[in-house]
Amino acid sequence: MANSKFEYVRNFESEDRLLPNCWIIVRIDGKNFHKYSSKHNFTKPNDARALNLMNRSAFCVMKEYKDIVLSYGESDEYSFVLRKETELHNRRGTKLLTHITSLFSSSYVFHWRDYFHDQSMLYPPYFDGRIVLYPSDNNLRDYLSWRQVDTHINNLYNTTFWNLVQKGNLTNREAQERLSGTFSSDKNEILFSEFGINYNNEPIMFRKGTILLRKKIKNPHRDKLHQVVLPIFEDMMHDEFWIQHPEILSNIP
Ligand code: DGT
Ligand code: MG
Ligand code: MG
Ligand code: MG
Ligand code: MG
Repeated sequence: MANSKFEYVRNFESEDRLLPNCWIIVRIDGKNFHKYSSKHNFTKPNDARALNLMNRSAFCVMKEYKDIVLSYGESDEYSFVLRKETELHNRRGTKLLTHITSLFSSSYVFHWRDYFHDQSMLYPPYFDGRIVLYPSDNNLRDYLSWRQVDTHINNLYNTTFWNLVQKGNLTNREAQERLSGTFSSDKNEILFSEFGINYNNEPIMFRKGTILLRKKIKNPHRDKLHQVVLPIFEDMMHDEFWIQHPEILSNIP
């Protein structure tokens, strides 16, 4: 088909090479998961099956894309951080975004049964995706802190809200009014004094979201180190995290 008279149509395609030397974030988010979670009877506010399925799908993406140095997931979203120097797909944005989004979606469907034993999938889920570029390491750290603070704020709110509704017998509206204008300390106090819950003892995956990192571990049968993707639950807003995991920023393979 070379040089047919139709070839010119290719000139309409636009270049989408992403800026060099920038961290590439691909963030995917479930489409209308408000409804999806409700139709599939996700437990409120957190369903460990659903979160573990998200983690599993992100794991599949990281297995395929070795240039993802870190992923962070909460609720129905996942952020994938590709190393600054990646030349994957020639840094073509549409390739990276569509591959990651579609691989994530198909993995979510593929592994559903492993997590939702008694709940069949009623209709296909899908995810939106976007790319954000960050030129500095600090921008990247602030991005991840932003997502993780979001997890904390939402989870504290949702945990308090659903306790007020499910155990405190308030209506949704009453619970919302009760929480309007409250600070974190107020919500911690409501949880503790009314429901005997110490928020800090809530499952760490719910409070902090899930970070997937590549780590080298020793294989007990052989001498060689081998790389695995591990879920960890730490605070990315603190310097300690970045000191503990220097390979993320320093581009150590
Ligand atoms: P979107 O993203 O604009 O298409 O709309 P949504 O509905 O996906 O909104 P979003 O992404 O801001 O919020 C995530 C929704 O997913 C939210 O309504 C709560 C629900 N969701 C996520 N994880 C869980 C879970 O573990 N349990 C329950 N019950 N709901 C969850
Ligand atoms: Mg949204
Ligand atoms: Mg969503
Ligand atoms: Mg979301
Ligand atoms: Mg092709």
